[in-house]
Amino acid sequence: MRFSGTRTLLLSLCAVLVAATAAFADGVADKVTINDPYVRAVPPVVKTTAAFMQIQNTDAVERFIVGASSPIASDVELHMHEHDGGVMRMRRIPHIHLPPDRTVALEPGGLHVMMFGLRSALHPGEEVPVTLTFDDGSTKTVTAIVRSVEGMMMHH
Ligand SMILES: [Cu+2]
Repeated sequence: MRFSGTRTLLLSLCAVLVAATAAFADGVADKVTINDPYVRAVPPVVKTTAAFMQIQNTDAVERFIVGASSPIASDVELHMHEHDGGVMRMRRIPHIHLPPDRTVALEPGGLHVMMFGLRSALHPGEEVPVTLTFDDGSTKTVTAIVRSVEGMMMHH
C-alpha cells in the first residue's frame, strides 16, 4: 500500500513541523522583554509611520531581530538613521542586533520599525499590534500605543 505509506509519512512530517514550531515558541522570544512599545500618530494623508520600544535581551548570548510585521501596514521594515553628508537619513537594515544582557532602544532619530502603506489614520491612544521575528524564527507580538511624537518624520 504505497499510498497509505506516503500518507503516513506526510502526517509524521506534519507532526514534526508542529513540534518544531512549538519549540520555536520557547526560543529567543521568551528571552526578550519588550517595554514601552509605541507608534507615532499620523494624519490620514500620511501613509508611513514608525514604531519604537525598549528591547531587553535577558539571554547570555547575542540575538537578532530579523523582521517585523503589523496588520495596520502593507510593508514593515527594520530601519536605522545615519548621517549622510550632514543629512540624517533612514536606511533599511537586515537585522537589529541584541547584545547579551542589554537593552536596545528603538527611538526617534535612531533604530525603528518602519511601517509603509498604512491602512488607516492612527489616533493617539489607539492600540497597534506589532510582531517581531527573531533569528531562530520565534516571534513576539506586542501592543503598541499610538502616541504623538515631537519632531518631523525623516524622509527616504
Ligand atoms: Cu524609517
